[in-house]
Amino acid sequence: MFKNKKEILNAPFVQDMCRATANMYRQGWDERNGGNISYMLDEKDVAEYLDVTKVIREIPTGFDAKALAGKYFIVTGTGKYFKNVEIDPENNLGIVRISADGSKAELLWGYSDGGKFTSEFPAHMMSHIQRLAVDPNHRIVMHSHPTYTIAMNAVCPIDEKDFTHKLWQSNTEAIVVFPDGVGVLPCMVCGTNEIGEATAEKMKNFRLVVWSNHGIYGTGKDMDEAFGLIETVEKTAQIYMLALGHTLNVIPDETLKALADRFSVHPLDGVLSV
Ligand code: 2HA
Ligand code: ZN
Repeated sequence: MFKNKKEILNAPFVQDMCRATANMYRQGWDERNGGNISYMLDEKDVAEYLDVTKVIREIPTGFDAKALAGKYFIVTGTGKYFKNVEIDPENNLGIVRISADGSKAELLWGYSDGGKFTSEFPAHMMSHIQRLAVDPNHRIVMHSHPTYTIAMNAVCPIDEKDFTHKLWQSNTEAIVVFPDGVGVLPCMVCGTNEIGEATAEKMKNFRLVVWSNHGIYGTGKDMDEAFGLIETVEKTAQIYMLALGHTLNVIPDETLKALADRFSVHPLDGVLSV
């Protein structure tokens, strides 16, 4: 009955995950098993490749994910290395559906060595819930450990308006790409529901959230948006860190305001003095 399903390894969403993880690894952002990605899928797209009535096993979500009941996600596996995803997608990725009561993830494909989704699953799922409430086209949550972003975060106060301002002042692209700014959380224990809840709270207002001394979350309607946001923060943080201690010129607030006007974006309130 399901003989005519297409080959899952050719699915655009599997290929997107392979390409994104490989790119992130090559950027040097995702050492060892660092980083994780989750991508919300439409049932009709999954059903082209898989028999969605066939659940391989059930994995406890560890929190109340009822708001996502019936939703499908392709998610990187816990302990898996981004550099290995493209070599063996079926072991390093999994496709899950959230159960009706939100307590389980129903595995439909992947995690072939008996593994499970990323330890940051709560932060991912809670962030999906929050971003979907703001933007129905939202699909991707991407977490990474980009070097200069973490370094910049180590030399700046834990203050998202100040952090956002410093980024905007360092590179004219920054205010155009993320006029909504970057949320900043203090250092917290990762992999917990608490950090998930704190991240999701920030996701009400931000597509980007920094985890102090750890890394960053980027979100978006597709892989390019989430990746492009993180890439632009990281490039800008690199400029900030290379100039740190030698800086003579930063972009004045008048110019930042003019850039925002020129590109018809609304900058996060309370950052610019004009
Ligand atoms: O998956 O990045 O935050 C490893 C991590 C934990
Ligand atoms: Zn991490």
